Amino acid sequence: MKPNAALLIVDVQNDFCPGGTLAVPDGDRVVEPLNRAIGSFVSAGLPVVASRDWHPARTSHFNTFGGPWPPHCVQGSPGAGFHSALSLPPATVIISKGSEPDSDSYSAFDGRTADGETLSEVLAALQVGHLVVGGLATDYCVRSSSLDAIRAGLRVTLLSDAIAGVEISAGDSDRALEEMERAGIPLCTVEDMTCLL
Ligand code: VGL
Repeated sequence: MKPNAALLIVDVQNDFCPGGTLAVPDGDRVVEPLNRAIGSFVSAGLPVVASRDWHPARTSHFNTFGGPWPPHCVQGSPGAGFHSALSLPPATVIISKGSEPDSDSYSAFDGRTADGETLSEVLAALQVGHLVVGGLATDYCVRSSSLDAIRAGLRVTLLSDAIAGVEISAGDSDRALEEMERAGIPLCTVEDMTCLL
């Protein structure tokens, strides 16, 4: 069988890591397993996609303008940068989302490349049928992106050791994992993932 998988790394950005303005507890622990996953995908000649929150300074997503979250990942700011230890290959497809002043855009499927392509268009062009997903945060953008991938007809596998949640309420990540499992998304460790490629 021809492998048709791509790795989707969701929002591993400085503001979601310790020291950032919307830090996920221990968020940076996903970096090392994700680097191993990247190595496997690159060795197999398979695509790597990285999404990023890319907000304007004024957006209804921020609590300073009536929204739910402290300002984070403002376009071009250090907090919007990918974690410096994340080894994204040069050919990584970068999907920016949340760039409109009035939308939350938790899902990478709401985002676009610099050329204006949607994630669905990118994946269709690369003939990807299976997304392997890791990153931040389990209970928001990982959840939303993974469920949208299922709605788009893709097979999805979630990397259990390469995700971490915001946990605004205790148990949010577990609830998100249950919801994703019900949607047909299995969990797999990065180590076990290689048999899927
Ligand atoms: C995220 C909360 C607010 C995420 C983004 O990347 O999961 N969470 N904005």
